[in-house]
Amino acid sequence: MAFFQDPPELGNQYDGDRVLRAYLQRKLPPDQLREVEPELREMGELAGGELYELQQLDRLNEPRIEHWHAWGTRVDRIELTDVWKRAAIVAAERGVVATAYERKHGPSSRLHQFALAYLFDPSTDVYSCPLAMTDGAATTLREHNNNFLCDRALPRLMSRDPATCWISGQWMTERIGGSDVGLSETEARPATDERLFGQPDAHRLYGTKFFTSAANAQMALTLGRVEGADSGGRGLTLFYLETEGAHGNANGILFNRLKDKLGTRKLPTAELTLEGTLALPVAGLGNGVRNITPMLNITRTWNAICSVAGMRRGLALARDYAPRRVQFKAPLSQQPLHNDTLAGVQAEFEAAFGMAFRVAELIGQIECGEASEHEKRLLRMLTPVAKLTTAKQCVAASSEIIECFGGAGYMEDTGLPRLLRDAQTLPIWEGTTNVLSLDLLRAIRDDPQLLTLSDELTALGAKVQDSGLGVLMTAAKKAIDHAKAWLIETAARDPFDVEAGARRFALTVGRGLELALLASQAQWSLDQLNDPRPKLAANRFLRHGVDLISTEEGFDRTGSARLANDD
Ligand code: MFK
Repeated sequence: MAFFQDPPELGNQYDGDRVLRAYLQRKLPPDQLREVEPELREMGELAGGELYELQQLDRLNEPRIEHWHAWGTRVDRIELTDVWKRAAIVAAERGVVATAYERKHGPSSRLHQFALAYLFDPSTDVYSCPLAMTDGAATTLREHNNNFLCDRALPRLMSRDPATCWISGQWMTERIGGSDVGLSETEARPATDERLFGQPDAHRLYGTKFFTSAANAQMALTLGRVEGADSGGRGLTLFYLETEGAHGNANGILFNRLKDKLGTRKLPTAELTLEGTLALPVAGLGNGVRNITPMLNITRTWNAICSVAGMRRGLALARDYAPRRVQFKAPLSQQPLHNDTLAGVQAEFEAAFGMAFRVAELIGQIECGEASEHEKRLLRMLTPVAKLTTAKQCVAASSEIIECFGGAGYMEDTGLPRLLRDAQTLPIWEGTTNVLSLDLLRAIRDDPQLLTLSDELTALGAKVQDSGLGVLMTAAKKAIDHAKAWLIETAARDPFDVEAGARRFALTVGRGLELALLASQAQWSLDQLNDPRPKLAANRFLRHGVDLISTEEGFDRTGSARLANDD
Protein backbone atom coordinates (compact mmCIF):
# COMPACT_ATOMS: atom_id res chain seq x y z
CA MET A 1 0.00 0.00 0.00
CA ALA A 2 1.21 3.49 -0.82
CA PHE A 3 2.57 5.54 2.05
CA PHE A 4 0.88 8.68 3.34
CA GLN A 5 2.47 10.81 6.00
CA ASP A 6 0.52 11.78 9.12
CA PRO A 7 0.53 15.55 9.53
CA PRO A 8 1.56 17.25 12.77
CA GLU A 9 -1.21 17.90 15.28
CA LEU A 10 -1.64 20.28 18.15
CA GLY A 11 -3.08 19.51 21.56
CA ASN A 12 -4.10 21.97 24.24
CA GLN A 13 -1.54 24.73 23.87
CA TYR A 14 -1.60 25.65 27.53
CA ASP A 15 -1.33 22.15 28.96
CA GLY A 16 1.46 21.28 26.55
CA ASP A 17 3.56 24.34 27.31
CA ARG A 18 5.99 23.46 30.08
CA VAL A 19 7.77 26.81 29.85
CA LEU A 20 4.67 28.97 30.20
CA ARG A 21 3.25 26.86 32.99
CA ALA A 22 6.43 26.80 35.04
CA TYR A 23 6.88 30.53 34.59
CA LEU A 24 3.36 31.34 35.79
CA GLN A 25 3.72 28.92 38.69
CA ARG A 26 6.82 30.81 39.71
CA LYS A 27 5.45 34.31 39.26
CA LEU A 28 1.80 34.14 40.32
CA PRO A 29 0.62 33.59 43.88
CA PRO A 30 -1.11 30.17 44.06
CA ASP A 31 -4.63 31.60 44.47
CA GLN A 32 -4.17 33.80 41.40
CA LEU A 33 -2.80 30.92 39.39
CA ARG A 34 -5.84 28.84 40.33
CA GLU A 35 -8.11 31.64 39.16
CA VAL A 36 -6.44 32.30 35.82
CA GLU A 37 -5.62 28.72 34.83
CA PRO A 38 -9.12 27.80 33.60
CA GLU A 39 -9.06 30.80 31.23
CA LEU A 40 -5.61 29.93 29.97
CA ARG A 41 -6.56 26.29 29.53
CA GLU A 42 -9.64 27.30 27.52
CA MET A 43 -7.55 29.57 25.34
CA GLY A 44 -5.02 26.76 24.93
CA GLU A 45 -7.83 24.45 23.83
CA LEU A 46 -9.14 26.96 21.29
CA ALA A 47 -5.63 27.63 19.99
CA GLY A 48 -4.81 23.97 19.50
CA GLY A 49 -8.31 23.04 18.34
CA GLU A 50 -11.05 25.17 16.79
CA LEU A 51 -8.94 28.18 15.86
CA TYR A 52 -6.09 26.11 14.46
CA GLU A 53 -8.51 24.05 12.34
CA LEU A 54 -10.20 27.20 11.08
CA GLN A 55 -6.81 28.67 10.27
CA GLN A 56 -6.00 25.67 8.05
CA LEU A 57 -9.40 25.81 6.31
CA ASP A 58 -9.14 29.57 5.79
CA ARG A 59 -5.56 29.36 4.47
CA LEU A 60 -6.17 30.78 1.01
CA ASN A 61 -8.57 33.49 2.11
CA GLU A 62 -7.29 37.07 2.23
CA PRO A 63 -8.98 40.35 3.08
CA ARG A 64 -10.45 42.16 0.12
CA ILE A 65 -11.32 45.78 -0.41
CA GLU A 66 -14.29 46.98 -2.40
CA HIS A 67 -13.87 50.65 -3.26
CA TRP A 68 -17.10 51.41 -5.07
CA HIS A 69 -20.72 50.51 -4.60
CA ALA A 70 -22.40 49.19 -7.73
CA TRP A 71 -24.35 52.46 -8.00
CA GLY A 72 -21.37 54.69 -7.81
CA THR A 73 -20.76 55.71 -4.22
CA ARG A 74 -17.29 55.30 -2.70
CA VAL A 75 -17.54 52.69 0.03
CA ASP A 76 -13.99 51.34 0.74
CA ARG A 77 -15.50 48.31 2.40
CA ILE A 78 -13.07 45.67 3.70
CA GLU A 79 -14.13 42.03 3.80
CA LEU A 80 -12.21 40.22 6.53
CA THR A 81 -11.22 36.56 6.57
CA ASP A 82 -13.16 33.97 8.54
CA VAL A 83 -10.34 33.57 11.06
CA TRP A 84 -10.31 37.29 11.68
CA LYS A 85 -14.07 37.41 12.20
CA ARG A 86 -13.85 34.59 14.74
CA ALA A 87 -10.69 35.96 16.33
CA ALA A 88 -12.38 39.31 16.98
CA ILE A 89 -15.11 37.56 18.96
CA VAL A 90 -12.73 35.32 20.90
CA ALA A 91 -10.41 38.22 21.71
CA ALA A 92 -13.21 40.37 23.07
CA GLU A 93 -15.00 37.66 25.02
CA ARG A 94 -11.80 36.28 26.52
CA GLY A 95 -10.50 39.74 27.36
CA VAL A 96 -7.19 39.55 25.53
CA VAL A 97 -6.94 43.33 25.93
CA ALA A 98 -9.46 43.89 28.72
CA THR A 99 -7.71 41.65 31.25
CA ALA A 100 -4.87 44.16 31.55
CA TYR A 101 -7.21 47.04 32.34
CA GLU A 102 -9.64 45.22 34.61
CA ARG A 103 -6.62 44.53 36.86
CA LYS A 104 -8.33 41.77 38.80
CA HIS A 105 -4.95 40.47 39.86
CA GLY A 106 -3.07 43.69 40.45
CA PRO A 107 0.38 43.74 38.84
CA SER A 108 -0.01 40.10 37.73
CA SER A 109 -2.82 41.19 35.41
CA ARG A 110 -0.30 41.99 32.72
CA LEU A 111 1.23 38.51 32.98
CA HIS A 112 -2.27 37.06 32.77
CA GLN A 113 -3.13 39.18 29.74
CA PHE A 114 0.09 38.52 27.89
CA ALA A 115 -0.20 34.79 28.60
CA LEU A 116 -3.63 34.91 26.95
CA ALA A 117 -2.19 36.87 24.02
CA TYR A 118 0.69 34.41 23.69
CA LEU A 119 -1.71 31.46 23.46
CA PHE A 120 -4.14 33.31 21.17
CA ASP A 121 -1.66 34.76 18.68
CA PRO A 122 -0.33 31.81 16.65
CA SER A 123 -3.78 30.48 15.67
CA THR A 124 -5.39 33.78 14.71
CA ASP A 125 -3.50 35.01 11.67
CA VAL A 126 -1.94 38.07 13.33
CA TYR A 127 -5.13 39.37 14.91
CA SER A 128 -2.64 40.24 17.66
CA CYS A 129 -1.70 43.29 15.58
CA PRO A 130 -4.97 45.19 16.11
CA LEU A 131 -5.05 44.00 19.71
CA ALA A 132 -1.55 45.38 20.26
CA MET A 133 -2.56 48.74 18.85
CA THR A 134 -5.80 48.74 20.86
CA ASP A 135 -3.83 48.08 24.02
CA GLY A 136 -1.33 50.78 23.01
CA ALA A 137 -4.08 53.31 22.34
CA ALA A 138 -5.78 52.64 25.68
CA THR A 139 -2.49 53.08 27.54
CA THR A 140 -1.68 56.26 25.62
CA LEU A 141 -5.04 57.89 26.32
CA ARG A 142 -4.67 57.00 29.99
CA GLU A 143 -1.11 58.23 30.28
CA HIS A 144 -2.10 61.60 28.87
CA ASN A 145 -5.03 61.87 31.28
CA ASN A 146 -7.32 63.01 28.52
CA ASN A 147 -10.54 62.54 30.43
CA PHE A 148 -12.84 63.24 27.52
CA LEU A 149 -11.18 60.74 25.20
CA CYS A 150 -10.74 58.20 27.99
CA ASP A 151 -14.46 58.38 28.76
CA ARG A 152 -15.30 58.13 25.09
CA ALA A 153 -12.95 55.39 23.91
CA LEU A 154 -11.70 53.30 26.82
CA PRO A 155 -14.97 51.49 27.53
CA ARG A 156 -14.98 50.38 23.88
CA LEU A 157 -11.29 49.47 23.70
CA MET A 158 -11.58 47.41 26.88
CA SER A 159 -14.98 45.93 26.14
CA ARG A 160 -15.63 42.20 26.33
CA ASP A 161 -18.71 42.56 24.15
CA PRO A 162 -17.87 41.68 20.53
CA ALA A 163 -20.84 43.72 19.33
CA THR A 164 -19.63 46.98 20.81
CA CYS A 165 -15.87 46.66 21.28
CA TRP A 166 -13.42 48.66 19.20
CA ILE A 167 -9.96 48.11 17.87
CA SER A 168 -7.54 50.96 17.27
CA GLY A 169 -5.14 51.76 14.48
CA GLN A 170 -1.73 53.38 14.82
CA TRP A 171 -1.24 55.56 11.79
CA MET A 172 2.32 56.82 11.68
CA THR A 173 4.14 55.66 8.60
CA GLU A 174 4.20 57.99 5.61
CA ARG A 175 5.90 57.75 2.23
CA ILE A 176 8.65 60.07 3.46
CA GLY A 177 9.18 58.48 6.85
CA GLY A 178 8.79 54.94 8.10
CA SER A 179 11.50 55.13 10.75
CA ASP A 180 12.01 58.90 10.74
CA VAL A 181 8.44 59.69 11.70
CA GLY A 182 9.34 63.33 12.40
CA LEU A 183 9.36 63.94 8.64
CA SER A 184 5.59 63.37 8.45
CA GLU A 185 3.83 65.59 5.92
CA THR A 186 0.25 65.32 7.18
CA GLU A 187 -1.17 68.78 7.76
CA ALA A 188 -3.53 69.57 10.61
CA ARG A 189 -5.74 72.63 10.17
CA PRO A 190 -7.85 73.94 13.02
CA ALA A 191 -11.51 73.27 12.23
CA THR A 192 -12.45 76.65 13.59
CA ASP A 193 -16.11 76.45 12.65
CA GLU A 194 -16.66 72.89 13.83
CA ARG A 195 -16.78 70.94 17.03
CA LEU A 196 -16.08 67.24 17.17
CA PHE A 197 -18.09 65.26 19.71
CA GLY A 198 -18.86 68.63 21.24
CA GLN A 199 -15.18 69.47 21.68
CA PRO A 200 -13.85 72.83 20.50
CA ASP A 201 -10.27 71.94 19.46
CA ALA A 202 -11.04 69.78 16.42
CA HIS A 203 -8.61 69.76 13.51
CA ARG A 204 -8.91 68.54 9.96
CA LEU A 205 -6.10 66.29 8.75
CA TYR A 206 -4.78 66.21 5.19
CA GLY A 207 -2.16 63.71 4.06
CA THR A 208 -1.35 60.14 3.13
CA LYS A 209 -0.62 57.38 5.59
CA PHE A 210 1.37 54.80 3.67
CA PHE A 211 1.07 51.79 5.91
CA THR A 212 -1.79 51.51 8.37
CA SER A 213 -2.30 48.10 9.87
CA ALA A 214 -5.82 46.83 10.63
CA ALA A 215 -7.68 49.19 8.35
CA ASN A 216 -10.96 47.98 9.83
CA ALA A 217 -10.26 49.80 13.12
CA GLN A 218 -12.95 52.05 14.55
CA MET A 219 -10.44 54.62 15.83
CA ALA A 220 -6.79 55.49 15.38
CA LEU A 221 -4.04 57.54 16.92
CA THR A 222 -2.09 59.45 14.31
CA LEU A 223 0.27 62.37 13.81
CA GLY A 224 -0.17 65.65 11.96
CA ARG A 225 1.56 69.02 11.84
CA VAL A 226 -0.38 72.16 12.62
CA GLU A 227 0.42 74.97 10.21
CA GLY A 228 3.38 76.99 11.40
CA ALA A 229 4.61 74.31 13.81
CA ASP A 230 8.28 73.32 13.97
CA SER A 231 9.72 70.65 11.72
CA GLY A 232 10.59 67.23 13.17
CA GLY A 233 8.82 65.17 15.77
CA ARG A 234 8.40 68.07 18.18
CA GLY A 235 6.29 69.96 15.64
CA LEU A 236 3.88 67.06 15.19
CA THR A 237 0.72 66.66 17.22
CA LEU A 238 -0.81 63.41 18.39
CA PHE A 239 -4.41 63.14 17.21
CA TYR A 240 -7.35 60.89 18.00
CA LEU A 241 -9.79 60.12 15.22
CA GLU A 242 -12.70 57.83 14.58
CA THR A 243 -13.02 56.17 11.23
CA GLU A 244 -16.75 56.63 11.20
CA GLY A 245 -17.05 60.36 11.50
CA ALA A 246 -19.34 62.27 13.79
CA HIS A 247 -21.98 62.12 11.08
CA GLY A 248 -21.70 58.39 10.44
CA ASN A 249 -19.64 58.94 7.28
CA ALA A 250 -16.10 57.80 6.50
CA ASN A 251 -14.63 60.92 8.12
CA GLY A 252 -12.73 61.95 5.00
CA ILE A 253 -10.68 58.75 4.90
CA LEU A 254 -10.08 57.17 1.51
CA PHE A 255 -8.47 53.74 1.31
CA ASN A 256 -6.12 53.84 -1.67
CA ARG A 257 -5.32 50.13 -1.58
CA LEU A 258 -4.48 47.16 0.62
CA LYS A 259 -0.78 46.44 0.75
CA ASP A 260 0.72 43.43 -1.01
CA LYS A 261 2.96 42.03 1.72
CA LEU A 262 5.42 39.13 2.06
CA GLY A 263 3.56 37.85 5.12
CA THR A 264 0.82 38.86 7.58
CA ARG A 265 -1.42 38.56 4.52
CA LYS A 266 -4.59 38.16 6.56
CA LEU A 267 -3.99 41.53 8.13
CA PRO A 268 -5.75 44.26 6.10
CA THR A 269 -2.95 46.81 5.96
CA ALA A 270 -4.02 49.86 4.00
CA GLU A 271 -2.54 52.89 2.37
CA LEU A 272 -4.96 55.73 2.91
CA THR A 273 -5.52 59.40 2.25
CA LEU A 274 -6.90 61.80 4.81
CA GLU A 275 -8.99 64.46 3.13
CA GLY A 276 -10.15 66.69 5.93
CA THR A 277 -10.45 63.97 8.55
CA LEU A 278 -11.77 65.40 11.79
CA ALA A 279 -9.53 64.65 14.75
CA LEU A 280 -8.87 65.83 18.30
CA PRO A 281 -5.46 66.47 19.86
CA VAL A 282 -4.75 63.94 22.59
CA ALA A 283 -2.23 65.92 24.63
CA GLY A 284 -2.19 69.51 23.40
CA LEU A 285 -0.29 70.68 20.35
CA GLY A 286 3.27 69.57 19.58
CA ASN A 287 5.60 66.83 20.85
CA GLY A 288 3.66 64.30 18.81
CA VAL A 289 6.47 61.76 18.56
CA ARG A 290 7.11 61.81 22.27
CA ASN A 291 3.39 61.65 22.98
CA ILE A 292 2.83 58.55 20.86
CA THR A 293 5.68 56.60 22.47
CA PRO A 294 3.48 54.96 25.14
CA MET A 295 1.71 53.26 22.24
CA LEU A 296 4.99 52.24 20.63
CA ASN A 297 6.27 50.73 23.84
CA ILE A 298 3.13 48.63 24.32
CA THR A 299 3.06 47.41 20.72
CA ARG A 300 6.77 46.59 20.95
CA THR A 301 6.03 44.45 23.97
CA TRP A 302 3.30 42.65 22.04
CA ASN A 303 5.85 42.13 19.30
CA ALA A 304 8.17 40.38 21.75
CA ILE A 305 5.34 38.24 23.15
CA CYS A 306 4.25 37.27 19.64
CA SER A 307 7.84 36.44 18.72
CA VAL A 308 8.05 33.89 21.51
CA ALA A 309 4.54 32.65 20.70
CA GLY A 310 5.63 32.04 17.10
CA MET A 311 8.71 30.13 18.23
CA ARG A 312 6.64 28.02 20.57
CA ARG A 313 4.09 27.19 17.83
CA GLY A 314 6.85 26.05 15.47
CA LEU A 315 8.33 23.86 18.19
CA ALA A 316 4.95 22.34 19.08
CA LEU A 317 4.39 21.34 15.46
CA ALA A 318 7.93 20.06 14.90
CA ARG A 319 7.92 18.13 18.16
CA ASP A 320 4.62 16.44 17.35
CA TYR A 321 5.86 15.57 13.89
CA ALA A 322 9.22 14.11 14.88
CA PRO A 323 7.92 10.73 16.18
CA ARG A 324 5.53 10.46 13.21
CA ARG A 325 8.18 10.91 10.54
CA VAL A 326 10.38 7.90 9.91
CA GLN A 327 13.48 8.36 7.79
CA PHE A 328 16.50 6.07 7.54
CA LYS A 329 14.69 3.40 9.61
CA ALA A 330 14.02 5.58 12.66
CA PRO A 331 11.61 8.34 13.67
CA LEU A 332 13.15 11.79 13.59
CA SER A 333 12.59 11.98 17.34
CA GLN A 334 15.22 9.24 17.81
CA GLN A 335 17.80 10.81 15.53
CA PRO A 336 20.61 12.65 17.30
CA LEU A 337 21.09 15.39 14.77
CA HIS A 338 17.38 16.18 14.52
CA ASN A 339 17.18 16.35 18.30
CA ASP A 340 20.24 18.54 18.44
CA THR A 341 18.59 20.93 16.00
CA LEU A 342 15.32 21.11 17.93
CA ALA A 343 17.21 21.49 21.20
CA GLY A 344 18.91 24.58 19.77
CA VAL A 345 15.56 26.14 18.86
CA GLN A 346 14.11 25.22 22.25
CA ALA A 347 17.03 26.91 24.02
CA GLU A 348 16.54 30.11 22.02
CA PHE A 349 12.80 29.97 22.75
CA GLU A 350 13.23 29.53 26.50
CA ALA A 351 15.68 32.40 26.65
CA ALA A 352 13.47 34.68 24.56
CA PHE A 353 10.41 33.75 26.62
CA GLY A 354 11.99 34.97 29.84
CA MET A 355 12.91 38.28 28.28
CA ALA A 356 9.48 38.99 26.76
CA PHE A 357 7.64 38.13 29.96
CA ARG A 358 10.06 40.12 32.11
CA VAL A 359 8.93 43.20 30.17
CA ALA A 360 5.28 42.22 30.67
CA GLU A 361 5.92 41.81 34.40
CA LEU A 362 7.53 45.26 34.65
CA ILE A 363 4.61 46.91 32.85
CA GLY A 364 2.19 45.35 35.34
CA GLN A 365 4.21 46.55 38.31
CA ILE A 366 4.51 50.08 36.96
CA GLU A 367 0.82 50.34 36.06
CA CYS A 368 -0.14 49.33 39.59
CA GLY A 369 2.23 51.84 41.14
CA GLU A 370 4.35 49.05 42.59
CA ALA A 371 7.56 49.77 40.74
CA SER A 372 10.69 51.57 41.86
CA GLU A 373 12.52 54.15 39.76
CA HIS A 374 14.99 51.38 38.96
CA GLU A 375 12.22 49.26 37.47
CA LYS A 376 10.88 52.16 35.42
CA ARG A 377 14.33 52.76 33.95
CA LEU A 378 14.74 49.04 33.38
CA LEU A 379 11.48 48.85 31.44
CA ARG A 380 12.46 51.80 29.24
CA MET A 381 15.71 50.03 28.42
CA LEU A 382 14.36 46.52 28.04
CA THR A 383 11.44 47.33 25.76
CA PRO A 384 13.58 47.94 22.64
CA VAL A 385 16.03 45.21 23.69
CA ALA A 386 13.27 42.61 24.08
CA LYS A 387 11.62 43.58 20.83
CA LEU A 388 14.75 43.47 18.72
CA THR A 389 16.32 40.39 20.31
CA THR A 390 13.24 38.16 20.29
CA ALA A 391 12.21 39.17 16.76
CA LYS A 392 15.58 38.07 15.36
CA GLN A 393 15.33 34.83 17.33
CA CYS A 394 11.84 34.17 15.96
CA VAL A 395 12.93 34.58 12.34
CA ALA A 396 15.91 32.26 12.81
CA ALA A 397 13.81 29.72 14.71
CA SER A 398 11.01 29.78 12.14
CA SER A 399 13.47 29.14 9.34
CA GLU A 400 14.92 26.21 11.26
CA ILE A 401 11.47 24.85 12.08
CA ILE A 402 10.25 24.71 8.51
CA GLU A 403 13.51 22.97 7.61
CA CYS A 404 12.71 20.37 10.29
CA PHE A 405 9.81 19.30 8.06
CA GLY A 406 12.01 18.92 4.99
CA GLY A 407 10.19 19.62 1.72
CA ALA A 408 6.81 19.61 3.47
CA GLY A 409 7.88 22.72 5.36
CA TYR A 410 8.24 24.50 2.05
CA MET A 411 4.78 23.52 0.75
CA GLU A 412 2.11 26.17 1.15
CA ASP A 413 -0.72 23.71 1.79
CA THR A 414 0.94 22.38 4.94
CA GLY A 415 0.43 25.84 6.44
CA LEU A 416 4.08 25.83 7.54
CA PRO A 417 5.65 28.49 5.27
CA ARG A 418 3.36 31.07 6.89
CA LEU A 419 5.35 30.67 10.11
CA LEU A 420 8.43 32.10 8.43
CA ARG A 421 6.65 34.72 6.34
CA ASP A 422 4.75 36.10 9.33
CA ALA A 423 7.86 35.99 11.50
CA GLN A 424 9.72 38.21 9.07
CA THR A 425 7.58 41.20 9.94
CA LEU A 426 8.58 41.05 13.59
CA PRO A 427 12.03 42.64 13.20
CA ILE A 428 10.63 45.20 10.75
CA TRP A 429 7.44 46.80 11.98
CA GLU A 430 7.31 48.75 15.22
CA GLY A 431 10.90 49.83 14.59
CA THR A 432 13.57 47.83 12.77
CA THR A 433 16.43 46.17 14.61
CA ASN A 434 18.64 49.14 13.81
CA VAL A 435 16.09 51.76 14.88
CA LEU A 436 15.58 49.92 18.15
CA SER A 437 19.32 49.54 18.70
CA LEU A 438 19.54 53.31 18.44
CA ASP A 439 16.55 53.61 20.76
CA LEU A 440 18.48 51.61 23.34
CA LEU A 441 21.30 54.17 23.11
CA ARG A 442 18.66 56.87 23.64
CA ALA A 443 17.25 54.99 26.63
CA ILE A 444 20.63 54.65 28.38
CA ARG A 445 21.76 58.22 27.77
CA ASP A 446 21.32 58.95 31.48
CA ASP A 447 22.87 55.64 32.52
CA PRO A 448 25.99 55.09 30.40
CA GLN A 449 27.45 52.83 33.09
CA LEU A 450 24.42 50.54 32.67
CA LEU A 451 23.89 50.55 36.42
CA THR A 452 20.23 49.63 35.95
CA LEU A 453 21.26 46.52 34.10
CA SER A 454 23.97 45.66 36.61
CA ASP A 455 21.39 45.86 39.40
CA GLU A 456 19.11 43.50 37.50
CA LEU A 457 21.95 41.02 37.00
CA THR A 458 22.90 41.22 40.65
CA ALA A 459 19.31 40.55 41.72
CA LEU A 460 19.03 37.60 39.36
CA GLY A 461 22.42 36.21 40.38
CA ALA A 462 21.61 36.42 44.09
CA LYS A 463 19.08 33.60 43.75
CA VAL A 464 21.39 31.23 41.90
CA GLN A 465 23.08 28.57 44.05
CA ASP A 466 23.71 25.77 41.58
CA SER A 467 27.37 25.93 40.59
CA GLY A 468 26.69 25.19 36.92
CA LEU A 469 24.14 27.97 36.80
CA GLY A 470 26.60 30.21 38.60
CA VAL A 471 28.98 29.73 35.68
CA LEU A 472 26.22 30.82 33.31
CA MET A 473 25.48 33.89 35.43
CA THR A 474 29.14 34.82 35.31
CA ALA A 475 29.12 34.44 31.53
CA ALA A 476 26.07 36.70 31.28
CA LYS A 477 27.70 39.32 33.45
CA LYS A 478 30.95 39.10 31.51
CA ALA A 479 29.16 39.67 28.21
CA ILE A 480 27.29 42.70 29.54
CA ASP A 481 30.43 44.09 31.18
CA HIS A 482 32.16 43.73 27.84
CA ALA A 483 29.34 45.62 26.15
CA LYS A 484 29.57 48.32 28.80
CA ALA A 485 33.34 48.66 28.44
CA TRP A 486 33.01 48.84 24.66
CA LEU A 487 30.37 51.56 24.95
CA ILE A 488 32.38 53.72 27.30
CA GLU A 489 35.64 53.32 25.43
CA THR A 490 34.10 53.85 21.98
CA ALA A 491 32.00 56.83 23.05
CA ALA A 492 35.14 58.53 24.36
CA ARG A 493 37.04 57.81 21.12
CA ASP A 494 34.43 58.39 18.42
CA PRO A 495 30.66 58.59 19.06
CA PHE A 496 29.97 57.67 15.43
CA ASP A 497 31.52 54.26 16.02
CA VAL A 498 29.03 53.74 18.83
CA GLU A 499 26.31 54.01 16.22
CA ALA A 500 28.09 51.57 13.90
CA GLY A 501 28.25 49.00 16.68
CA ALA A 502 24.83 49.69 18.20
CA ARG A 503 23.22 46.48 16.95
CA ARG A 504 26.01 44.26 18.31
CA PHE A 505 25.77 46.18 21.56
CA ALA A 506 21.99 45.81 21.80
CA LEU A 507 22.04 42.12 20.95
CA THR A 508 24.76 41.48 23.51
CA VAL A 509 22.69 43.22 26.16
CA GLY A 510 19.64 41.27 25.01
CA ARG A 511 21.28 37.87 24.87
CA GLY A 512 23.26 38.46 28.05
CA LEU A 513 20.14 39.33 29.96
CA GLU A 514 18.22 36.44 28.41
CA LEU A 515 20.93 34.10 29.69
CA ALA A 516 20.71 35.53 33.19
CA LEU A 517 16.90 35.38 33.22
CA LEU A 518 16.97 31.78 32.00
CA ALA A 519 19.58 30.78 34.57
CA SER A 520 17.43 32.24 37.32
CA GLN A 521 14.35 30.39 36.00
CA ALA A 522 16.50 27.23 35.81
CA GLN A 523 17.44 27.55 39.48
CA TRP A 524 13.77 27.81 40.42
CA SER A 525 12.91 24.80 38.24
CA LEU A 526 15.64 22.72 39.87
CA ASP A 527 14.47 23.71 43.34
CA GLN A 528 10.71 23.57 42.91
CA LEU A 529 10.08 21.09 40.12
CA ASN A 530 13.27 19.05 40.10
CA ASP A 531 13.30 19.82 36.38
CA PRO A 532 16.77 20.13 34.80
CA ARG A 533 15.51 21.16 31.36
CA PRO A 534 15.77 24.95 31.77
CA LYS A 535 19.37 24.43 32.91
CA LEU A 536 20.06 22.38 29.81
CA ALA A 537 18.47 25.13 27.74
CA ALA A 538 20.59 27.82 29.42
CA ASN A 539 23.78 25.87 28.78
CA ARG A 540 22.86 25.35 25.19
CA PHE A 541 21.92 29.01 24.78
CA LEU A 542 25.34 30.13 26.02
CA ARG A 543 26.98 27.90 23.44
CA HIS A 544 25.07 29.69 20.67
CA GLY A 545 26.92 32.86 21.57
CA VAL A 546 25.96 35.72 23.80
CA ASP A 547 28.76 38.27 23.50
CA LEU A 548 28.57 39.76 20.02
CA ILE A 549 30.79 42.78 20.71
CA SER A 550 33.60 42.97 18.25
CA THR A 551 36.65 45.12 18.68
CA GLU A 552 38.49 43.76 15.68
CA GLU A 553 39.93 46.31 13.34
CA GLY A 554 37.48 47.23 10.64
CA PHE A 555 34.37 46.72 12.73
CA ASP A 556 33.76 50.42 12.95
CA ARG A 557 31.97 52.90 10.74
CA THR A 558 34.94 53.44 8.42
CA GLY A 559 35.50 49.77 7.75
CA SER A 560 31.78 49.14 7.41
CA ALA A 561 31.32 52.02 5.00
CA ARG A 562 34.10 50.66 2.77
CA LEU A 563 32.69 47.17 2.85
CA ALA A 564 29.05 48.25 2.43
CA ASN A 565 29.81 50.44 -0.55
CA ASP A 566 32.57 48.20 -1.89
CA ASP A 567 35.05 51.05 -2.36
C1 MFK B 1 2.50 41.21 16.76
C2 MFK B 1 1.97 42.51 17.21
C3 MFK B 1 2.89 43.62 16.98
C4 MFK B 1 2.33 44.97 16.93
C5 MFK B 1 1.81 45.36 15.61
C6 MFK B 1 1.67 46.82 15.43
C7 MFK B 1 1.47 47.19 14.02
C8 MFK B 1 1.64 48.66 13.82
C9 MFK B 1 2.23 48.96 12.53
C10 MFK B 1 3.00 50.21 12.61
O1 MFK B 1 2.53 51.26 12.92
S1 MFK B 1 4.60 50.02 12.22
C11 MFK B 1 5.25 51.67 12.38
C12 MFK B 1 5.88 51.83 13.65
N1 MFK B 1 6.82 52.92 13.54
C13 MFK B 1 7.80 53.01 14.40
O2 MFK B 1 7.96 52.21 15.28
C14 MFK B 1 8.71 54.20 14.24
C15 MFK B 1 10.14 53.81 14.31
N2 MFK B 1 10.96 54.98 14.63
C16 MFK B 1 11.28 55.28 15.93
O3 MFK B 1 10.90 54.60 16.86
C17 MFK B 1 12.14 56.46 16.13
O4 MFK B 1 13.07 56.16 17.14
C18 MFK B 1 11.35 57.72 16.55
C19 MFK B 1 10.28 58.03 15.51
C20 MFK B 1 10.68 57.57 17.89
C21 MFK B 1 12.40 58.82 16.59
O5 MFK B 1 11.85 60.09 16.31
P1 MFK B 1 12.65 61.43 16.61
O6 MFK B 1 11.76 62.54 16.19
O7 MFK B 1 14.03 61.41 16.07
O8 MFK B 1 12.67 61.27 18.17
P2 MFK B 1 13.49 61.99 19.30
O9 MFK B 1 13.58 63.45 19.06
O10 MFK B 1 14.76 61.27 19.58
O11 MFK B 1 12.50 61.67 20.48
C22 MFK B 1 11.36 62.46 20.72
C23 MFK B 1 11.03 62.26 22.19
O12 MFK B 1 10.45 60.96 22.36
C24 MFK B 1 12.24 62.30 23.10
O13 MFK B 1 11.79 62.81 24.34
P3 MFK B 1 12.01 64.38 24.73
O14 MFK B 1 11.16 65.15 23.78
O15 MFK B 1 11.54 64.45 26.15
O16 MFK B 1 13.47 64.65 24.55
C25 MFK B 1 12.60 60.84 23.25
O17 MFK B 1 13.32 60.58 24.44
C26 MFK B 1 11.22 60.23 23.32
N3 MFK B 1 11.22 58.83 22.89
C27 MFK B 1 11.58 58.33 21.70
N4 MFK B 1 11.37 57.00 21.68
C28 MFK B 1 10.86 56.67 22.89
C29 MFK B 1 10.75 57.83 23.66
N5 MFK B 1 10.27 57.83 24.90
C30 MFK B 1 9.88 56.66 25.42
N6 MFK B 1 9.96 55.50 24.72
C31 MFK B 1 10.43 55.46 23.47
N7 MFK B 1 10.48 54.31 22.80
